Amino acid sequence: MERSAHKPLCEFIPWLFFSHRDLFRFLHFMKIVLIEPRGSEANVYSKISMPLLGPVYLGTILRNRGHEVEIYNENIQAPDYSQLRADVIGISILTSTAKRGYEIAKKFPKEKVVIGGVHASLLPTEAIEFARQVVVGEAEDVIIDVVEGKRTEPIVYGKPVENLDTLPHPDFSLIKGFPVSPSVVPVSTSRGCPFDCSFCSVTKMFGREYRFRSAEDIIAEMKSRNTKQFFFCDDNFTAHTSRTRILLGLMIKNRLSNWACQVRCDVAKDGGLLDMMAKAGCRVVCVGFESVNPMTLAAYRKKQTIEEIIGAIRSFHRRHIKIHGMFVLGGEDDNKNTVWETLKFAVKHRIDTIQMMILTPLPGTKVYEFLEAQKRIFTKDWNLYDGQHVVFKPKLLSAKELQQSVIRAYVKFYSLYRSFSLLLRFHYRNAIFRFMGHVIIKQWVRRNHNMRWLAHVN
Ligand code: B12
Ligand code: SF4
Repeated sequence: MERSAHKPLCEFIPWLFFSHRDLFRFLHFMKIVLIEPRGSEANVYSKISMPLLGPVYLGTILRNRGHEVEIYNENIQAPDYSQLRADVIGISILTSTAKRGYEIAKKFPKEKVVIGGVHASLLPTEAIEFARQVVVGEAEDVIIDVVEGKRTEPIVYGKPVENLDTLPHPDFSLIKGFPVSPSVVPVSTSRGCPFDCSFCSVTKMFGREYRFRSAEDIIAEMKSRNTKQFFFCDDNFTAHTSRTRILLGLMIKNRLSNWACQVRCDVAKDGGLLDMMAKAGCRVVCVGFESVNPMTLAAYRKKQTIEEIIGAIRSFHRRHIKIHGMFVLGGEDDNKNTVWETLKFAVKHRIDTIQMMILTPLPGTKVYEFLEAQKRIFTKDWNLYDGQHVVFKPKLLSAKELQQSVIRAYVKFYSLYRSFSLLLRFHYRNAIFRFMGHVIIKQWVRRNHNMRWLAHVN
């Protein structure tokens, strides 16, 4: 006789212990709210409304499961917290948004709050103080179980997604206030980076193994978007050149153009690939030049030379691809002159826009371990960990000197004079970007001019 036809009574006993909450979960789908906190007031990125993709991927997975999902990006539209009701509140934190994230968490009963994101992954024992659970690493694999209460351990370890094509295309309509036709849409085509620079937390979070989506899946996502511009937010868009070629070939075929990406300067050695990037409509490359000081480049473990940087600038410009040059200042071999040398270099080589980040010991990085061991980190106020504030004692100059020289260099690069001179030479786009940079820097300086966080640092 079939066993199921005569179930012993004891098999039903577990049902008697079902709580109301379990029953509710069993019968109903849940309401989940995911929140990306705003950057601190002192951050030049606080006005940028490009969302992190993590909450959007997770929200899409949970929505596809049948749950009701709302995403709030505080830079776009903050919720009215007094009215917000949900079964689970998920908060995504970077180091620079962690404090705000914890503030938000405290507005809700702890048993409803789940925290994830890069900072939570690097310091889960800190984040767990504010949440019932913290997810470390990529969360696609575990999010349903965490939300539905099938995983109950306080710190849940996510697994890197092996086949990125299995992920749904992120649904931005879940973000409250996100425009129907956004001016730019972020697309992630890969995860991980084979390099291991000393200041970067990407490999700690996503690993050194480079995983990428199929070109067909990426093209399908791009074609479904109602936008004119894309930002490939991969940390290293060209790390696997043959896959990039296949993708670019399909973009050319499908007439998808007008995009920006992040690359290392070694890509410029491959002239054929650069030609394809230009033909496929690459308008801007964000390049991690990091330093014009060879000793600092070596200390950052960047594996690139000044000659390679200069060669890359020429190669991109020859193809009319604009350059957003990213520098990190304050390394052990940087002195009072390094910031000025960087500025002179950027002006001389006509880098279109620049970002001068101050070296920041992000938890989990080699730089953090090194400076922490030497007791040179003087504040753990995470709001200041945004690359625009000095938070450690540099070796060859004072914290104030480093802070002041970076501000002065920014002010000079983004001066009104330089943006007008571009206008007179009919470089309209660059002139507008410089002008925007000018406004942002001025606001930033107004808020930070007293350098109060450095008041007691010598
Ligand atoms: C696009 C981008 C930006 C954009 C928009 C960012 C934004 N909205 O904040 C811009 C250019 C404005 C920007 C600015 C900055 N950025 Co940025 N940025 C990125 C980038 C390249 C991609 C982000 C992304 O979409 N990733 C892909 C998704 C899938 O990953 P994810 O969001 O982390 O989500 C996964 C997990 O974290 C987890 N998860 C995430 N949220 C949640 C929530 C819950 C509840 C759970 C359970 C799980 C979970 O699951 C997700 C899926 O697997 C990352 C690098 C990277 N690879 O992530 C850097 C990165 C996030 N940025 C970084 C930094 C430092 C900054 C800046 C401070 C300065 C800078 N270097 O430019 C500013 C600060 C911005 C701010 N908000 O205050 C660092 C953060 C490091 C850290 N420890 O915090 C990163 C990791 C780069 C690096 N080199 O280390 N950035
Ligand atoms: S800085 Fe760029 S190249 Fe270096 S590890 Fe991070 S993502 Fe990779």
